[in-house]
Order: sequence, then structure tokens, then C-alpha cells
Amino acid sequence: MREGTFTSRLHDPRTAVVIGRWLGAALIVCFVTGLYSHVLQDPPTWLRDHLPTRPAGLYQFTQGLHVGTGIAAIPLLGAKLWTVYPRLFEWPPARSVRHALERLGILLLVASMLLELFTGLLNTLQWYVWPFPFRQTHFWLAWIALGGLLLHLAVKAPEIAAHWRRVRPGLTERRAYLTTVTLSVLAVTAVTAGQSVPWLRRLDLLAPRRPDIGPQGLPVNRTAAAAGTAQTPADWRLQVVGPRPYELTMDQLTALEQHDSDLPIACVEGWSASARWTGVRIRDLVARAGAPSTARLRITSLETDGAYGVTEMESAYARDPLTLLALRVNGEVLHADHGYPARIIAPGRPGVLQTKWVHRIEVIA
Ligand SMILES: Nc1nc2c(c(=O)[nH]1)N[C@H]1C(S)=C(S)[C@@H](COP(=O)(O)O)O[C@H]1N2
Ligand SMILES: [Mo]
Repeated sequence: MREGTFTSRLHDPRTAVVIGRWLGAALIVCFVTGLYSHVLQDPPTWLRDHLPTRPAGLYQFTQGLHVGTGIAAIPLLGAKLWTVYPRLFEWPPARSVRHALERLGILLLVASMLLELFTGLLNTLQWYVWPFPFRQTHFWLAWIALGGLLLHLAVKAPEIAAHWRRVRPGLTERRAYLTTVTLSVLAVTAVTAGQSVPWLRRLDLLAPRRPDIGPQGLPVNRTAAAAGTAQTPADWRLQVVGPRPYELTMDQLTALEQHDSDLPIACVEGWSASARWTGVRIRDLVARAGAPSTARLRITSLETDGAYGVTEMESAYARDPLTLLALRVNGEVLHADHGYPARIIAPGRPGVLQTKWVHRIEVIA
């Protein structure tokens, strides 16, 4: 390193450790909640029967944390990089094989972390500027970043241990710097958390959704116009396919026993909103088709070319008394954008699986 180039006393290990702790904590929470979201959307066979349906708002909570910690990690990563960046200009670039590997690890860590936070942020803004599928990319980058992080922690363990405790007197400028970083984290959190925390919604300036704005007071990701489902075919029937298949008209559906469920829609993008849904229990529809309560279901929408037109529902959700084929929301017939004539609403599930414009329910196991 060229001496005297980087004069701030804050390019020091203690500052790096203090910020690293917060960044590390945010990333671990973000990773675990992200993994949870991934598993709910795409459960491996052995986990299918163990997905939790309670508490009903669990996914709303974990996904709120996922997006919240991811957003908080952005200023923290910036602060961390600023603290350590003089070391990125170390000269000569490698003193030994071990040193070269260590630096390669850092490169991988920083690159995967930046990409991961960047793709996540753009996804919350529904801005898909990349040609590759978001979820798989985000998922694999997370593992690469985790590997890089663990390697980094192992390599730096002695230094981390040496600077873990505060030495008095601390640097005044460090305290000022850390206060600034804390305030930035609080600020970005405060102006986005309103997308899922109702009492913060007036501050919700940066997040793309507010939980109370949209038809019937609920946000919409994909409108009926975009999905090509604004006009319901005149001959619409709910088809239920099982051992004893049958069809129901809307009048027949509304004549069945109706139930209320107070459940949130919790979008993977971080926003969530609760509502009172009214409709027929999925388990009643399934039983009527002669299927057992262990049935897994395939739900098909009138929407034919979207990524979420066909979804699968594990048996734990299908037999849950809160899981409905909803016909109404907050006392009104569903708006086209919320899935008229009928939509799925189930406890503890990601929003993408709460299929709208339902026209077929099929027992698949
Ligand atoms: N058929 C269909 N259902 C769908 C979607 C979709 O694109 N097509 N979007 C899902 C997503 S991503 C979310 S978050 C919820 C949003 O429901 P809302 O628009 O009623 O708030 O609907 C889900 N159901
Ligand atoms: Mo969503």
C-alpha cells in the first residue's frame, strides 16, 4: 500500500469489526429467512408434509424481515467497504499462495454480496433488468455469498477476536461514523418498512407498495388486465377433479357453507396486507370430491401464460380450516384484480401461491 494515501483513522480493524458484526447479523437473518421463503415456494419432497401453517402470519413476518434486513445490509455493506477499501489496493497484490487465496475469497464475497443485494433490491421494485430467472440466481448467489462469508470469518477470526472488545478511550471520529451509519440504516428501514408494518406506512416513501393502496384497499401485483382475466368467461364453473369430480357454478358455490379467514397476503417482494376473506373451505371442496385429507392439490387459474397460473398446494394447507377458495374480501365480491371469480387464500404462504382467478382444483396425490 502506498503510505499516506488513506489518512482516516477509521480504516482500522476495530471499526471493521463493529460494522462487520451488524452486517453479519443482518446477512444471517436475511439468509435464513430467504431460505425459508425458497423452501415454501419449492419444497423438497421430504419437507412437503412439514411446512408450518401457524402462526398464520409467520411468512408475513419472516419475509418482512428478509426484505428489511436485506435493505439494512446495503448501507452497512457500504460502510464496511469504505472502512476496508484501502486494503483492496494492497501492493504487491499477492505475497504468498495463502494470501492470494484469501484475496480471491474477498473478491468472491464482495462480488456475490453486491450482486445479491442488487438483484434483491431490484426485485422489490419489480424491475427485472436481467435476462436470467431471478429466484434461482438470487438463491445460488446467496450460497456463494454465505460460503465467502464463512471463509472470511474463519480467516479473520484472530483479528476479529482481538478487536471484539472496546478499548477505552475509543476514537471520537469512530463514534461519529458509527452514529452516521446507524442513522442511515434506521432511515432506509423507516422509509421502506411501512410496506408491511401498518403504523409505519405513512413513512413508506421508498417501497413500491403501500399496504392500503389498491382496489378494495389492497395492493395488486398483477392486474386482471395484465393477466388477460378481466372478463370471466360466461360459462365459468369451478372444476374440482378427484375421485368424484364435479363442477359448481358461482350460485352453487355461494350456496355452500361460507367461512371467514383473517389472513395477510404477504408478497415475496416485502409488502403485505391483511384482510378478511370469505368463501368456501378448500377442505370441504376436497372432501366433496371424495379425496382424503392428505391430498395435495394443483390449482389452475384462468390466467394461461403467467408464471403463477398453475400452483401446487401441500396437504397441510389444503386441510387447514383457514384455507379458503375466497369469493369475497372485506365484505365485497372480489375485485377483478384480486382474482374474481375466486382465489386461493391460505395461512403462512407466500403471496405468489395465493392463486387468483381460479378455475380448477385437482387432487394430485
Ligand atoms: N393467477 C395469478 N395469481 C396470482 C398472481 C399472478 O400473477 N397470477 N400473483 C401472485 C402474487 S405475486 C401475489 S403477491 C398475490 C397478490 O394478490 P393481490 O393482487 O390480490 O394483492 O397474488 C398472487 N396470485
Ligand atoms: Mo407476490
